[in-house]
Amino acid sequence: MVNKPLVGTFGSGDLSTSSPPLVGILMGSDSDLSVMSEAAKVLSEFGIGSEVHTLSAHRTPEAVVEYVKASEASGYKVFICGAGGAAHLAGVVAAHTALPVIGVPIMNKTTAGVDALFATAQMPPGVPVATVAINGAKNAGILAAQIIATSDNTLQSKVFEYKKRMAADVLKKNGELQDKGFRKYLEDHGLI
Ligand code: AIR
Repeated sequence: MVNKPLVGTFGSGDLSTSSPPLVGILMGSDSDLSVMSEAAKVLSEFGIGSEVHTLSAHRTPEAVVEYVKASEASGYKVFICGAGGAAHLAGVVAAHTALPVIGVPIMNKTTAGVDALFATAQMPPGVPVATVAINGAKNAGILAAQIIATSDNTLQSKVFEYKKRMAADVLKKNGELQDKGFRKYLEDHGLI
């Protein structure tokens, strides 16, 4: 039995978009939620609905498989899976689906997330997991949007616009840095 979405279906609840969920966001524990919610937030900026669940490859192995099968059948396009420590969630999901799987290694106090990075990235040939940086949930959301955009021109334009806004922001900051010099820039931005 799959648990109900932990924080609601992003897209119809917490965040504003009316589209049905296309991305399943899974995490091994609710302790991963503050990191993993970044994926749902950025997907919502692109108008892509997602659903967020806590399901563990080790604590609830049957429910993971049940969820993957059910969401595949309901038209999902991508899975994003985050876990810490012995992070096998993304790999187990990838073993049960032909949809693309993006893995987010979650940082922990003992090993700073390096264990999760290796566990998520070092998949055997034949079962890929596209692994982002430790705690890189925002990039996982953007990558999921880019995957979906390969068959959606409107969405592809939104991704281009996002990148243009990002570039404009960096150039604006650089202009301010050149005008003020680094000492005043640091002061004005409360960085020292
Ligand atoms: N985890 C849960 N089941 C399998 C794994 N690898 C991970 C969670 C979390 C960490 O164990 O993804 O990052 C600690 O979980 P908790 O619930 O003790 O906070």
